[in-house]
Amino acid sequence: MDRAEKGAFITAVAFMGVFFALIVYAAKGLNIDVPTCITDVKPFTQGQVIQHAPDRYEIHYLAKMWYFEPANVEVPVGSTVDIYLTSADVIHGFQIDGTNVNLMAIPGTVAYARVKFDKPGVYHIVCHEYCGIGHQDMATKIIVKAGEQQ
Ligand SMILES: [Cu+2]
Repeated sequence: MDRAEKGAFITAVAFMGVFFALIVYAAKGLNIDVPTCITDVKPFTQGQVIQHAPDRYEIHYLAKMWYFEPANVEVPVGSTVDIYLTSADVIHGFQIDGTNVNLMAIPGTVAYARVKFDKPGVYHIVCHEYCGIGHQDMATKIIVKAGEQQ
């Protein structure tokens, strides 16, 4: 290996090492989890919003051709929301704009993510996995309302 080649090789390996270390740090140190297998929640056939406390919510999202259930959920600012997602038919996507939540709705499985809404506003949710002729209209939103923090 000539010197320039060796230099490029070492630089590339160093970059990859830094990227990998930062990803591990984000996942383990900052708890920005990627979706893992959820075994304690059975697939459900109905969407619902469950409120555990003034700022604690659990939303069960059912993705269906071509809408999400429940639609247009409202929560107060500062809320922590546990999101469970499944599909009633085909594979759908689920991404909440302005957050790190980016899940797949796979029939027979439940995907999970936790999100804290620190800023009020309208958070659009889109299906980003092709799911048929109505795919482009498949969206809903979470409305985070200001001034109701408990
Ligand atoms: Cu879809």
